[in-house]
Amino acid sequence: MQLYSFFNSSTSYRVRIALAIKGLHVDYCAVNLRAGEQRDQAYRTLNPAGGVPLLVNDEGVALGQSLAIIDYLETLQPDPPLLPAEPLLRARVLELANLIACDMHPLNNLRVLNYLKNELGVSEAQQQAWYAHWIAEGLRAVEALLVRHGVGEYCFGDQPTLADCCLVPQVANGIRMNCDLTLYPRVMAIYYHCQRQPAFQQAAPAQQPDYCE
Ligand SMILES: N[C@@H](CCC(=O)N[C@@H](CS)C(=O)NCC(=O)O)C(=O)O
Repeated sequence: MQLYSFFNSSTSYRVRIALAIKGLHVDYCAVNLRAGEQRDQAYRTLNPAGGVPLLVNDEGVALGQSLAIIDYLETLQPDPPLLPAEPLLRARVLELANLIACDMHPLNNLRVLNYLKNELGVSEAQQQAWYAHWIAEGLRAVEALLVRHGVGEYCFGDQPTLADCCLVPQVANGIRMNCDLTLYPRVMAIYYHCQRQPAFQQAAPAQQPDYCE
C-alpha cells in the first residue's frame, strides 16, 4: 500500500500512528503542502478533496479521509483493535475522535488559514489568535470528557485507541503553534505517555522521509 502524506499534517499523522500500532507497512509518498502540491491537477485526480492523507491499497484503489482510512485498516488488520468492542466505550472513543476530527481540525486547516490571510486579509496576529481560539475551545471539551470518562494511561484505558490517534497530532499542532496548553493536564499527560511509545515515535513528523524544519 501507499500513503500520501505530509510530515506535519496532523491527519496524516493519525493514520501513521494507526499503521504503526497495527504493524502495517506502507510506501511513503510525500505531498508537499507548503508548496501546494495537494492542489496539483495530477494529485486531485487521485484525491478530489485535495488533501492528505490518501491511502492507495494493493489493488490500486485510492481512499481519502483519515478516519475512513483508519476504519479500513481496522478491518484489514483487526489486531490490535483501535475501536473497543463494548458499545458505549466504542461510542466514547468515536465521540472524542470526532470532536477533534470534525469540530477542531477543519477550522485550523491550511486552506482555511490561507483563506483568512489571502482573501480576507487578516494579520499574522489575528491568524494566530484564530488558531489558538479553536485549539482552546476544542481542548477544553476534550479535557472535560477525559476527566469525566477517561481511565488509564491512554484516553480510554491502557491500550491506544482511535481517540489517541487523533489526540496526539492535534496536541502536536497546538505545541507547534505555541498555544497555551497548561489548562489541559489530562490531555498533556496522555500526550506525553504516547510520545514514549515506539509506535507513536515511529509515526512522529520528525521520523518521516519528507521532514524538514
Ligand atoms: N477530513 C480530512 C482532512 C484532510 C486534510 O485536509 N488534511 C490537511 C492536512 S492535515 C490538508 O491536506 N490540507 C491541505 C489544505 O488545506 O490545502 C481527513 O481527516 O483526512
